[in-house]
Amino acid sequence: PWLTELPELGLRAKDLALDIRRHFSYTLGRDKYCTSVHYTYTAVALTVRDRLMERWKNTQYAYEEADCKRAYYLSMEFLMGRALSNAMLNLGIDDPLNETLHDLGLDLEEIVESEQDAGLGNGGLGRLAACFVDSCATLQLPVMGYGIRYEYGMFRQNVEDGHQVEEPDHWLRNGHVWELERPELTVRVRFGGRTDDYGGDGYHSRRRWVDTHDVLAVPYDIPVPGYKNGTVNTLRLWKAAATDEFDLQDFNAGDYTEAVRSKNLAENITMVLYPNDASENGKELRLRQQYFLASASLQDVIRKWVLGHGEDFSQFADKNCFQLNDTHPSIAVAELMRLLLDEHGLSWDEAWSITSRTMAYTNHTLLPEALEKWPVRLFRQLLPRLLEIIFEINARFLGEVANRWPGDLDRLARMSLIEEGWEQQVRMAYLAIVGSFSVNGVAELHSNLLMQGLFRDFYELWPNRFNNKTNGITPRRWLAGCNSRLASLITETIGEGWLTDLSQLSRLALYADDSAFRQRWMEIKRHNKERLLRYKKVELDLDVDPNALFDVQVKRIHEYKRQLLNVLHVIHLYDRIKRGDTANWTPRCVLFGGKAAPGYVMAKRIIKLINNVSSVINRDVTVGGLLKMGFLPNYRVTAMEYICPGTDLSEQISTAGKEASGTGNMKFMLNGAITIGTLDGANIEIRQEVGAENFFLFGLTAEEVEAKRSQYDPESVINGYEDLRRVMHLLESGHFNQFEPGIFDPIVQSIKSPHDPWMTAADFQSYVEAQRQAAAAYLDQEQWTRMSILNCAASGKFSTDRTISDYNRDIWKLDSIAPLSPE
Ligand code: DL6
Repeated sequence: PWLTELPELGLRAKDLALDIRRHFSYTLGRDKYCTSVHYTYTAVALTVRDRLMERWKNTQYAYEEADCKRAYYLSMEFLMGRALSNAMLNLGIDDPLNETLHDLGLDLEEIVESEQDAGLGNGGLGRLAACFVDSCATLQLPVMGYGIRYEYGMFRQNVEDGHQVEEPDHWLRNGHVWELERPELTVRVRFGGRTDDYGGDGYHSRRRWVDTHDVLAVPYDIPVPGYKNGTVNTLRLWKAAATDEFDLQDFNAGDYTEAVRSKNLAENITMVLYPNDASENGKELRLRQQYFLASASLQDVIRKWVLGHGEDFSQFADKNCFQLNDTHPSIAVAELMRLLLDEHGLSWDEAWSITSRTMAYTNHTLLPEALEKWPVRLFRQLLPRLLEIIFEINARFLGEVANRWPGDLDRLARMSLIEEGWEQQVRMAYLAIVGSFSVNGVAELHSNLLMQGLFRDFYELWPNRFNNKTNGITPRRWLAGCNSRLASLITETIGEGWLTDLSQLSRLALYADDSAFRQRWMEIKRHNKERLLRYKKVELDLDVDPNALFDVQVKRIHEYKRQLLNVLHVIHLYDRIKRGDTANWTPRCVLFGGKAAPGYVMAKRIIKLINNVSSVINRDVTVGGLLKMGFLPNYRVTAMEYICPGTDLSEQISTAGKEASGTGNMKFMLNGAITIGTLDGANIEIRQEVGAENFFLFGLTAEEVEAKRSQYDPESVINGYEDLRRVMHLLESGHFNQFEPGIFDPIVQSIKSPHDPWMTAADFQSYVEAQRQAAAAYLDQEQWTRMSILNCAASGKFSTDRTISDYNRDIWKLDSIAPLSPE
């Protein structure tokens, strides 16, 4: 009773004010002399967090009481961004809290701004996971996220003399108020050692994994509030800690430093996020991280299962589903087998039946370098028992293939989980496919390319296993949170239903022809452009007219995303200005942002090029207000919250067939930007939704790209198109690197190479043409605003509420469950 009779915490301004003061004075022990905003932020955050606690428990009680099926989203990345304003919005207390802070003489914006991003991800894949957990909570689905609590998140990017310089992101330095440590739920994860036989029934020997070096996995829980529905789900992040016995031997022998070294080795596992969004194959620590996540999460779920059902696993697959976010956690397939076989005594057939009905795999890339393979040698050394299980899965699987296609040895070699070569490798994507009942891509085109290309053999074997789930974004953060003025206008116009049913935005289309509405829409866009300029005023140091066309490309820097094509176009505009070809000119501000993987030399060179071209253009007084260009350093979730509301033209210009989906494209569209893009990833569906007339299309299709590859001749493309020839000449002549001779030569060579996989030159002319159309369209502001409204109105499909409903309908099949005492 002493627990159940707690008074409910009030949501009115005066209740909030009292708690903020109480936390500031008592929890944090600060006084009137404390001027650091960090403490006011913490007091406000604790006040909001308090209001999540009962809801959190009531949600979990409801799931337990219903004994419902649950899904677990296993992901090496959760790019959550800031939590405070999101929690305020989802709890529905932003108005009273605003009032409270005003009364207390505190500045909400300053407080919100003082929060560090939780940057536990690289880009699209990690942010998708964050949007997914938001939508699961909003749809009241019993879904839990499992990830890693990296001590250092995504690096901070500085720009020095045009070069990217990385700085570690020690985001936990000042504590993280949103997490709850749960040491009582710690589990043990094994590494190394060896396997041997023991016992058995005379026919089958049992295997065991011995002499292991164990690491503890300590869970930290983060609340994930649904939108105004009382539900609070959990994101559980694992931190590595040394076991108590780790150092005893060394310690007792007096070797203190060796004892500390092995402790550090254990804790290193969760020290840092790998800052590479494409490939990190072969790194031992990365494999350790992956296994650590998979093993800790599966043990956690099985521990709960055994509490409720004892050792009866007959219903396990009907009540649990693991969604693997890319191949990163796919070792879970073998780990679940190990746990069921070795720890719970099931037979192979029982264990396999459970595993293969419980796992589901999402692929997020077609790039060959991003498809994970791990050397068998490394597996043997680090995870010997897992390797045995993988060999056994493979043997049985290849038996099935041989049955279906007798004598087809090529096919057996192609489909084997083990790639032969000078060094054997485990193909993690194949392990994921073989062990899962569902395999999906993240946009229509991407899923089709998986089925017809990369995974064709598997599709032929199991056509029903494959499906598409087009990505989305959460409208709470990506419209209501980041663009409150537009959100208010929309709510005033069509009501607030769009916040949980984004398809309702289609009703805005009726207002595209209403000039008073357009006027308000335009004013908000202008306000957001000014806000964007203010946000990056210091770094940009640009004198930009907010009436200019804001043309923005922000995303990871990668050759396939073709920031380079965009730079070539800017150089072309500069060239036109210098030639005096400026009749009917549309003033333009071209902004770039994005991080390059620290070891990706070409991507870093592209950043340098962007900065050098920017400084030539911005310093040239003859260019003046006609063209500006800038690089926004340290692009991250919070930066996008300022950038997408203030953008007119969204650059989605990857080589067709390379971008699995994209989600930045959806954020821009939702905030009324118009896309210039190729027929790649979700761009295709964006264009279908909004209509060809409201999208600036250019470039080769995925099929054309492949057809052209064998006879691609960029030199003749360049020579055959005067505008491109001039651009290349400016680049080659050193116009943008006068005091740094030769630094851009590799870029020039890559464009001119017949083996350029990204075919930058091939798409240049049609890109310039589409850019001309965009510039001309922008001159007619009424017409442009109409297109902007129609883009927003057509973005309903791209809510993660829709994506998650699709996952749930086709894969997870969970019931929606309200908390025990709903609001
Ligand atoms: O599905 C989320 C996101 C897609 O929108 C991007 O198109 C895709 O590039 C990204 N994939 C990755 C995979 N990286 N690895 N491995 O980040 O996923």
